[in-house]
Amino acid sequence: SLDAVIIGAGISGMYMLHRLRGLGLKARVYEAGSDIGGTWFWNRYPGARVDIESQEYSYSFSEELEREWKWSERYAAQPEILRYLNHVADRFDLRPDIQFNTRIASAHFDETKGRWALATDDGETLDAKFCIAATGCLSVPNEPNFKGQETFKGATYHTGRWPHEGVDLTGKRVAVIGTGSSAIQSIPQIAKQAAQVYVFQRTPNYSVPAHNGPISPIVAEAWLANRDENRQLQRMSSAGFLFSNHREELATQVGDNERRQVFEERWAQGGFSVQAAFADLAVDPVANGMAADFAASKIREIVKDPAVADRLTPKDYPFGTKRLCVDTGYYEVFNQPNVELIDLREAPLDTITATGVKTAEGDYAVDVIVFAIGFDAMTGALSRIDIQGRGGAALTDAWSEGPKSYLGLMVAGFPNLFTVTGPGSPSVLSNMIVSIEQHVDWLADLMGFMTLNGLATIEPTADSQNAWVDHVNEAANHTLYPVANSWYLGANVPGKPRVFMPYIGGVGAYRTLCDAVAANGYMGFKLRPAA
Ligand code: NA7
Repeated sequence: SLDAVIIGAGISGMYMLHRLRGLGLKARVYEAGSDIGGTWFWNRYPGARVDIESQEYSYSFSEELEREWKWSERYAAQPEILRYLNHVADRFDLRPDIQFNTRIASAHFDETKGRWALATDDGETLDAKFCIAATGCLSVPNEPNFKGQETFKGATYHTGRWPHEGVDLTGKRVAVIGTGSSAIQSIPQIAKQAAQVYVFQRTPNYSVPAHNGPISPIVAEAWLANRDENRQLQRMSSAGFLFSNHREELATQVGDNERRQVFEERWAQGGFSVQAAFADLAVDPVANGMAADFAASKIREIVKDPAVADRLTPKDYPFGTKRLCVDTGYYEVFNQPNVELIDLREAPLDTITATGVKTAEGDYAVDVIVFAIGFDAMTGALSRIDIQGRGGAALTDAWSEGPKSYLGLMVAGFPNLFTVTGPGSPSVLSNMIVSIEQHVDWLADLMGFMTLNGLATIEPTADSQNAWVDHVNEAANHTLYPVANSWYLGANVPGKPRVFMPYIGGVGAYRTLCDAVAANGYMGFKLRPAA
């Protein structure tokens, strides 16, 4: 019989399997896809790449692994990341304990046995002491739900489920619906092939240039030369990466020239360094407005048609409070004659017809529609599994007003169920791999501790959970983030409760807290011995 079932063979599930094996526990991974990789298995749209520098977006648990793998680009593209993850799977011989093409349909806690009883979608049943949801934060794509979409005669694709064999868009007329990260990365690539691209924008996003290219040998060598120190700094940093070079100065306390110069330097450096330019951008509306003005000036500089530049400029939410995008030639693409921006705020999307997309003002004939409409973030994967805890209580009921957890790791009433990078943890506000390793290590240590000490179950107390939920909300409300209609709040899914889901207190502070909880005998949790 199994000690642990791990749901998902992405970056979390793979490392969890490796750690549990190291503890001598019998674990098995169930994965809906046909291979490992999670996010990087599914998101194969043109231009898909990581927004964090490659050397920082990699596992740190094995120094040998880190030293033998050489990244080719500053920001690795999806195929290279998937090759890396395959290398990890092979190097640590993970595949024998992963069952592919298998979706976990239900997980019920059996109170008499103190174990989880699970069923797969093809009817296999299994049981395990521990159930680990390594199901990802952005793994359930939003299904398109446009009037008339079933009548469309051309091909449709979702960026989050891009065909493995790729799509040849040469000479095609393409509609892209959505302007989030996936759209912003893919549109410049699509526009290289397509005859015509119509970009349907509901909300403009802020985007900063990646300045991608071959990885600098100086950066790669310096990273490895100080590897241990760099990894430690990453773990204790606010967002789990170092290249953004977070500054403590306040935007409101420097002169106009200096502020502009800092923003310019960071725009030239690229990526999230713009967001880390000053310490008050996420909390002070005045400081934030300065960053917003700078970004708007950059859009005007790049985009030749002032009317298009204006439509591309966000106006109704603070800079960086919807996930900042990192692009390669996004604003520039609107200077190409074959790219047209359609502002759905001016003329809402009306229907999809047999031949294209119709708004209140125009009819756009296309051969292909690309839905870049995002995900049911953070809770999507968990809410699609029939999860029942003590007394047959459903997780979806426990979370009907938004996700509640203690430390983003566990939910009261659901013993021995662990959520890796779950809502209530830094997760999507951080370098995911750093946060994943922290969660997996903490949980593996816990499972090892329980096994050594003959402990049967662990669960958070209702009090500790309530206090954590309050703290997560307080932390968010201290910032400007809750102002924006973002997927951080579930605002992109109709009917989803509006709750800021990730913990914004910072990766380092959060780690320190989790470590203190463990050091104090798993404070806030109830541990019970075997009957
Ligand atoms: P996002 O960031 O959620 O973007 C989805 C986009 O699709 C966004 O611009 C939405 O506009 C738009 N959208 C969604 N539904 C519709 C409808 N019905 N009509 C028109 N436009 C719509 O998803 P991504 O895949 O780009 O990125 C997700 C994350 O993956 C990213 O942040 C990284 O962390 C990696 P809205 O803003 O809701 O008005």
